[in-house]
Amino acid sequence: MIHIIIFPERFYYLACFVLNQTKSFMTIQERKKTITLNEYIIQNQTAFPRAKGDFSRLLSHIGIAGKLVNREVNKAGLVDILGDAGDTNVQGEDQKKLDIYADEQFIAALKASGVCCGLATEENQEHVVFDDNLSRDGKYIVCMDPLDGSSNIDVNVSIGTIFSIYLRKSAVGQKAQEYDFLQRGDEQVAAGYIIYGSSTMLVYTTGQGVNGFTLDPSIGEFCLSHNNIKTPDDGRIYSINEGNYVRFNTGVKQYIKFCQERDEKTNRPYTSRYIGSLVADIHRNLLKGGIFLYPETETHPNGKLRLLYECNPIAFIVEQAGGKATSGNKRILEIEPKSLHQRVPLYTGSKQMVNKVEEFLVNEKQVVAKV
Ligand code: P6P
Repeated sequence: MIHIIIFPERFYYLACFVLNQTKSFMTIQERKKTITLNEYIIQNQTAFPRAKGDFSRLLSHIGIAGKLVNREVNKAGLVDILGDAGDTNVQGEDQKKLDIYADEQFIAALKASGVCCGLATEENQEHVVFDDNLSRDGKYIVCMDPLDGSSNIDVNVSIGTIFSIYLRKSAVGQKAQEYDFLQRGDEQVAAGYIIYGSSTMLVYTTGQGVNGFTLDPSIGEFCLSHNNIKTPDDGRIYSINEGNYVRFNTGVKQYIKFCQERDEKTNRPYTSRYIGSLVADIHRNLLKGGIFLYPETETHPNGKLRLLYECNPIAFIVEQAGGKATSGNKRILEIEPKSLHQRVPLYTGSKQMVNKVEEFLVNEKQVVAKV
């Protein structure tokens, strides 16, 4: 005999309530394991004795703009935000609609933070001054590439935002001055990047190590996913645009051949990986080990990458993760900036690999000096 028991309706809701409470309890338990970016910043705010929460506000606003850019990047192709904006930036490079959108979002977010008095970005010839009553007293300035790798946007390759944060040198209450932005990389108080890839991650350092936060779309928060990132001391990945081979100096050519030689003791030949999107190439090498090279060439005698908003932030992050970053003859973070859009050669990644390429570059100079 099958007895079918009809539960009164109220029992059904009671069961649903209990189930939901159990789920929410588990969610809370799971929640306890999840640390959001804002929670992490506040927990580590004590690292900034002078901070009255200003730095937390600044980084939090960068995260907000990153989420807005991420939203547009993720639907690019579905809405009219792909393609060229029909203009060129200060570098003479075609501006993409997403470049301009990203630049506008980060300018708006940093101004809204009320703690940043100015911004230097790839998209603007001069530095942007925030001259409203609140921002004029802001004690931070930011150097930023709002959307790097934009030539990859239309073909769905990972792109990124790169930022550098400094304390201003000019007096609070004044307008931000250009010399506020021409600070050496070793004066950065923080640096980071956002990679818009298979997932969207914000990776940053304040000089206390490197941490990565992955955007959880279900709650719209960056959540700690890569605690205390350390890059391997050595690696097997070399990243360089070998299409420029004929334009490289002899030292770089010899290093490329070194990477391609067969030598089992030193795990060679290495693997060549080059995406052509700085943040994507750096992020992969940071996690797996490897070296990224953008040397000077005939067409780019000082390299292609910009010191203030590409090389300095990347160098700070890589060094904090245990790696190395050089221009070939100087530590990136010790280069005295001369102009906002100054370019420098960049060799960065696993310490032993950067040491090896420096050997080839030094030999090159010694040979040239003898000529
Ligand atoms: P190339 C993108 O345009 C970028 O600025 C970096 O993201 C990237 O590492 C580099 O240029 C790629 O340059 O000359 O190899 O295409």
